[in-house]
Amino acid sequence: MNFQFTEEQIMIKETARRFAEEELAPTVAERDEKEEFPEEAVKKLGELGFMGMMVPTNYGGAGLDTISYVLAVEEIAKVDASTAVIMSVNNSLVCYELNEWGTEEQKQKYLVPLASGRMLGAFALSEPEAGSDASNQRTTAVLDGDSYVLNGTKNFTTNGLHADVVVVFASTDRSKGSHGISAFIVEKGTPGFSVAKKERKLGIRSSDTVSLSFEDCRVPVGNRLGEEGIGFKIAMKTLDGGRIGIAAQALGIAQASLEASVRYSKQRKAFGQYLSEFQAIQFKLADMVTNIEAARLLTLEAAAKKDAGERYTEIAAMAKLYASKVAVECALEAVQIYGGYGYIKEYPVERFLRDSKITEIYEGTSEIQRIVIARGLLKD
Ligand code: COS
Repeated sequence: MNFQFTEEQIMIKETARRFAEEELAPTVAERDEKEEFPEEAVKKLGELGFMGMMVPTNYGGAGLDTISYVLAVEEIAKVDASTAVIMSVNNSLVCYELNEWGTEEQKQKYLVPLASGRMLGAFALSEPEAGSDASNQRTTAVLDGDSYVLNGTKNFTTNGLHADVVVVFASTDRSKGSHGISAFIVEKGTPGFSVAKKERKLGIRSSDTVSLSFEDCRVPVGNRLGEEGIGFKIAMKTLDGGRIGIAAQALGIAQASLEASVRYSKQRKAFGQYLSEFQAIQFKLADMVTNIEAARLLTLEAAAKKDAGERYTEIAAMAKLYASKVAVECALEAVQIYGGYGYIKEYPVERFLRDSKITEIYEGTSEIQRIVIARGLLKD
């Protein structure tokens, strides 16, 4: 596979890097501490075309490929993993879905503002009893005249507090299991729809994660996304792409951990020499950079397959499984290299460690990725 980036891809990466350095770096630690949503930065990301990167330009997007998206998410995550997930959810989980399954009317009304950053989106699949077991949906949607009546609870919804629209999955026929699930576009302010609780988290603290409540919430039939009963397939296909975004986020955290470690080991002396002169430290750095390069290749391969229109379910799962593991390992090593300074808030590596862990959990845990990979390997 040839990863000679085009001039456009290099420019996208550079734009994202500069944006992250100038707009995110100065406030990232404070926002993490205060659990503050990066409202201004998200607006600016929209103006740059980074909130709907792969959406065609006639629907308000940037019309770019998945490789460009991976490069941009990595650069943003290198500085601010919270902003990276806000961006990733809007791109991978919301815009993708509307572009693939939306009607022309839905695209004009929702995709155009979402892709251009004038609206923010969220994706509500998980429930208190349907996390990894995503087809066990308890939220119901009952057809009544020209609307569906939604009842139930969603949890762990990224962007849920700030989102203007949420794609909500609900069971329209529980007897049909995964074939009885449908997807709905629900606007903020719809009566019966509310944010029940904002979670306090270990990491990615300046992105919001909430539970959502639906109580006799009427959603027009025109807001059903795709046919009735195909909601689970929509969710699974969408998560395939989402996992590439999370792999890129994990890469950014791993790369930041490596760069901080290299910098620090060249500045800090112990026993009369720089840390970088100890083989014990060199070996850590060598393992970090090797694993990051491998994770990057897997992630780019997944992106390239998606761009080529090939099947990418398993390769996306591999990329997320591996990149998230590398992110956690690199962040742990960075803390170790910093020693006591790695454990305090004055340096960024404790944040990298806190931010890294979620990449092994959301959009499918590492265990779920292994299930997806093994099923692909063993199928006839
Ligand atoms: N693309 C398209 N269709 C898919 C698919 C994919 N990636 N994965 C599954 N499907 C289809 C299957 O082909 C099957 O269709 P048929 O019944 O017509 O053959 C249907 O969906 C049900 O699939 P399956 O039987 O594999 O469902 P399971 O209940 O066994 O669940 C896993 C499979 C575990 C892979 C799924 O529940 C999952 O990914 N869980 C994790 C969810 C997740 O990532 N949550 C995080 C949300 S964001 S915080």
